[in-house]
Amino acid sequence: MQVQPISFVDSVFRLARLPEGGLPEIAFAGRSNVGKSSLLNCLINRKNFVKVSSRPGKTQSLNFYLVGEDLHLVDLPGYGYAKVDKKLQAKWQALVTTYLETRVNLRCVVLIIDLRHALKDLDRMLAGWLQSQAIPWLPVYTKIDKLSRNEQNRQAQRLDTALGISSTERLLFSAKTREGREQLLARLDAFLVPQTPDDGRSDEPDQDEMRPVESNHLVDLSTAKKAL
Ligand SMILES: Nc1nc2c(ncn2[C@@H]2O[C@H](COP(=O)(O)OP(=O)(O)OP(=O)(O)O)[C@@H](O)[C@H]2O)c(=O)[nH]1
Ligand SMILES: [Mg+2]
Repeated sequence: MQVQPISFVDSVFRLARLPEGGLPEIAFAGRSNVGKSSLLNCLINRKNFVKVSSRPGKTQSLNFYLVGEDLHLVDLPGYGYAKVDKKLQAKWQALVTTYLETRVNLRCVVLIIDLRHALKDLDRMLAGWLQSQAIPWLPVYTKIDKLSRNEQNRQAQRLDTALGISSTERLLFSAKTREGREQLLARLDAFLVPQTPDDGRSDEPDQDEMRPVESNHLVDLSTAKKAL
């Protein structure tokens, strides 16, 4: 993956404002404060291009970055931060869910999980839901610099079991030491291999083309969708 040049495209609060053009997109999801923005900065070789939050739960928009000329990286709002106003939370959950459900050019969701902790319910829900929607996803266990090598292996195995995946399906990462960066770039490249129209997800979809929305929603959208 070509990580330069990089430019900020938009901070999106409403579905109607999603960037047009059908460029392939890779979205980065995870709990609040898990290190999504730090991982993105590490990937693009910039110190603070993507805002690293001083207050968790602050990011409430989908932030789009253009990498090279033909790829969007999307920093998603973090979930699971209790102190966020419930109405606001429902509004952006609806935004994120609908984006993930319907965006045809979404190639992969990188699900970032703190290696130090047990799998949380919301992580499990999101992972299960991505699988049920057949949305390609890549688990990345981050902040590995905070654990010894032995602890890393032990914790990673626990998370693998909780997610029901094998060790080859995920990556270990540290935004601090940059460990895992090359492997992550290589894995993401594999999601960007041009697809044939026969796949049902052509390389250049119509701008307005949306995936059909399944009834199996990640969150209860009944009230929140009005806000979109
Ligand atoms: N030691 C260490 N610290 C990290 C790593 N990744 C992120 N951090 C720290 O974790 C905190 C949160 O990082 P962010 O990148 O802002 O996390 P985020 O997931 O984008 O947070 P929200 O946008 O609030 O959801 C910051 O203090 C980072 O410096 C890592 O790999 N190692
Ligand atoms: Mg962030």
